[in-house]
Amino acid sequence: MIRLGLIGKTNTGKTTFFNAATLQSAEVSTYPFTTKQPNYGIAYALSPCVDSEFNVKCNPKSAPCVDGWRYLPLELIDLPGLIKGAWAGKGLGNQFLSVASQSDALLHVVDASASVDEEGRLTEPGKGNPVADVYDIEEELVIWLMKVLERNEERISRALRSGKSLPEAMAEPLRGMRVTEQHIEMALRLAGLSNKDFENWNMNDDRKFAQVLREVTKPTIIVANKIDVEGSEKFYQELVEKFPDRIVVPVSAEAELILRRAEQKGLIRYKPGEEKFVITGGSALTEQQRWALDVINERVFGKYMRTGVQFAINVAVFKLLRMNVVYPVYDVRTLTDRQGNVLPDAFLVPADATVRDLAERIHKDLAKGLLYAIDVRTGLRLPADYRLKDRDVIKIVSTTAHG
Ligand SMILES: Nc1nc2c(ncn2[C@@H]2O[C@H](COP(=O)(O)OP(=O)(O)OP(=O)(O)O)[C@@H](O)[C@H]2O)c(=O)[nH]1
Ligand SMILES: [Mg+2]
Repeated sequence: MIRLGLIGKTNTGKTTFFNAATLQSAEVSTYPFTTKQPNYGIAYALSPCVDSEFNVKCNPKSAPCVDGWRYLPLELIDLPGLIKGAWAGKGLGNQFLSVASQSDALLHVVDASASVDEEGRLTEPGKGNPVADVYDIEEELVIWLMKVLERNEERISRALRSGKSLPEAMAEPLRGMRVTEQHIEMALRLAGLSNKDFENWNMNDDRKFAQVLREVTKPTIIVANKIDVEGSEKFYQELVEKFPDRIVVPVSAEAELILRRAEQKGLIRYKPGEEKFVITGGSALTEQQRWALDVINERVFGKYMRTGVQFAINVAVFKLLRMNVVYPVYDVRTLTDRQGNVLPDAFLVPADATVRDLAERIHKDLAKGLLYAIDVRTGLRLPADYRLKDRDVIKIVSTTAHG
């Protein structure tokens, strides 16, 4: 399962985002460093189900379908807050950077209302500096990564002496961080270090490499949170301008949390990611609840169309990680599994995943006898190394059938 990590300075709203996306109740507070241990939960990326295209009604075993949208599960990790100087032991986020490093992508939560000061305390909106926070926090990650490489320098040199290539030698100590040889090759190329002897790397090379490796292995979107606060628009615009090559998503985690909780209580009708909500609770709503919903309508939906929580997750999965959704079936006519469930599964797979990768994921035995796949839309045979496309519906044909 893919994993997204929530990182950011303390008090920016990571846990609020996590609670909104997973409907858990992890502790949120106005004090710095509230989260002391990572929180783990399941969130979902949403993709339109293919059932209407095929004129069938799906009956999912995995990835539930609600009003035509498949909910594809992924793991979301909420991490303790960071602060400038974390790499040197300031705050308590540093020890958890190894947990962040096990993610496939990161959501960097910043306080776009600029109400977090240098020490991480909540202050008057506008007093903080979200742009500086992005630099500072991502710098912490780079320094941390440099330290990891430094600690493993001897091990890498030894592996090189035993005849391994640099990507091979480096991949070993970094495997736990979901870093592959391909990642390292790409980072070496982008840092201009492909042809430089590792023994001759200087401090600048170490730094450049750590920086690029972070970008390659931990693609990161910027979550500009607290956009419901008056004055945050200016800082959101500043973030967009100062980081032209990054995806910046405006978010109100608090609004999403309020809406999801109100929906659970039957007070409103609302689905994550939707651009509206409808009050259904009538007189059950207190004055205060009505007021809060009015504020959300005006400041969040009125300006940004959505709360951004679901949007940020979708962007991370489909734009940043470029994942595809594929639907394996057993019967190409009925689109069912052997038990007759229509479009039983929908899986998130990486952009370069092949028929063989999908077979492996479903069952080792299926992969062992893999012959080819059938593309249900066209009836064409697809070779084992065919790269799956988004919303492909396919039947895997294997001598060791499984299903
Ligand atoms: N107005 C507004 N406040 C928010 C929003 N998200 C979080 N907050 C508030 O910001 C404060 C900090 O929220 P947390 O979710 O605990 O922040 P955190 O990033 O997890 O903090 P640490 O665990 O200390 O790193 C709380 O008072 C939240 O209610 C938002 O979207 N809008
Ligand atoms: Mg927290």
